[in-house]
Amino acid sequence: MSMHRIGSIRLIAALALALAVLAPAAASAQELVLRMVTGFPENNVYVKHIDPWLQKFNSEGKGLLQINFIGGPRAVPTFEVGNAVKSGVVDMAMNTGAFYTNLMPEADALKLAEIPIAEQRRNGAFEYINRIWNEKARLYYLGRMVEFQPFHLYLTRKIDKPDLTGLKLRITPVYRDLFQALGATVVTTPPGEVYTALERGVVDGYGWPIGGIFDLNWQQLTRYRVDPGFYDAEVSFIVNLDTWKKLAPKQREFLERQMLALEAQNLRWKKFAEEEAERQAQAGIQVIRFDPAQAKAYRDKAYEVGWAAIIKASPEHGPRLRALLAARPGP
Ligand code: 173
Repeated sequence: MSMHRIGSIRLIAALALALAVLAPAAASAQELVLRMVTGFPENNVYVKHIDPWLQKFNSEGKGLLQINFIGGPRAVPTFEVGNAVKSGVVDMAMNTGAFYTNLMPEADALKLAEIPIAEQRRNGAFEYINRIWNEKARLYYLGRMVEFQPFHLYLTRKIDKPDLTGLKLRITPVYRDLFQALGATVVTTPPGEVYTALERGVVDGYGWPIGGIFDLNWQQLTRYRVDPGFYDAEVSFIVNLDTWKKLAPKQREFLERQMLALEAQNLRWKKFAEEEAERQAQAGIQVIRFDPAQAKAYRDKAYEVGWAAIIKASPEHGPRLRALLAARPGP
C-alpha cells in the first residue's frame, strides 16, 4: 500500500470522526416553530403587510426556523399580547408599545422617536431599548416594521382650534396625555372596539395613524381629520427572551436577517401616508387645519407631554431614551 493511499485512509477516518463530533451541533439547529400573535385586528394593514414576508420567511426557513402566525385579538386580546409573550404563552408578537404598557411604561416611548429605526440601530438606541425590554419585561426587541405614519385625531364633530374641551375620545396610551392636556375626556379601547364606540355615540372621535382607518370601516363614521399629525406609529416585533436565548446562532442570524429585510421596506409607509390622505378626502373626510402658530403649539405640546409622561413614569430610563430617540433632545 502506498504512503499516499495510507494518508487518504487516515484523512477519511479523521473526517468521519469530525462528522460524528459535529452531528449533535447540527441537530441543535433543528427546525423550530415560533408561535406568533398580534394585538392588531387580522384584516388590518400591518397584518396584510407582513403576509408575503411571512410566506417568504417560512419558505426560506424550512428546516431551520418557522413562524406560525396564530392570529389577532380573537386569540389573545390586544392589551394581553405583551403578557402572553413575556410569559411564553406565545414566542413572539407583532405589536405596538401602547398595547403593553402594563409590562413597563417605557413601551410607549417608541412612538416619540424622531429618528428612523435604521439610525436607532446605529446610535445606540436599539441596544438601549433592548436593555430595558430584556430587564423589565423579559422581551427581546427584534425590530420595527412601521414608521413614517404620524398619528392624527379623527372626529365626528368640528373644532376650530386645538381645544378638545367637551369631547370624549377613544384612546390608547399613545394619545392619552395630549388629548387630556387639551381638555378631552378619554376612553381606552382596542382597535376592534372603535367602530362600535363611534356608532353608539360613546365617543366623538379617536386617535389613529394616517393609514388604516378603512380596514374596519371607520371612514363611514368619521367626518374630520385634524392636521397636523404628531408622533410616529410604531409597530414592532417582540420575542420572548427565553425563546430568543434558546435559538441556535444560525436561527438568530436568520431571524435578524429577515427582520432587517422587512425594515428595509419601511419607506413604503411614506407613500402609503399620501395614498391614505387622498383616500380619506375621496371618502368625504374633511381636514381641520390649525393656523401655523396653533399647529406648531399642538405638535410641540404633543412631544412635551409625551416625554414628560415617560420621564415621570420612568425617571431611570426616560431621559436617556429621549436623548437617543428625539431629533433635538430636550433640556
Ligand atoms: O390603537 C391605537 O390607536 C394605537 O395605539 C396604535 C399604535 C400604533 C399603530 C396603530 C395604532
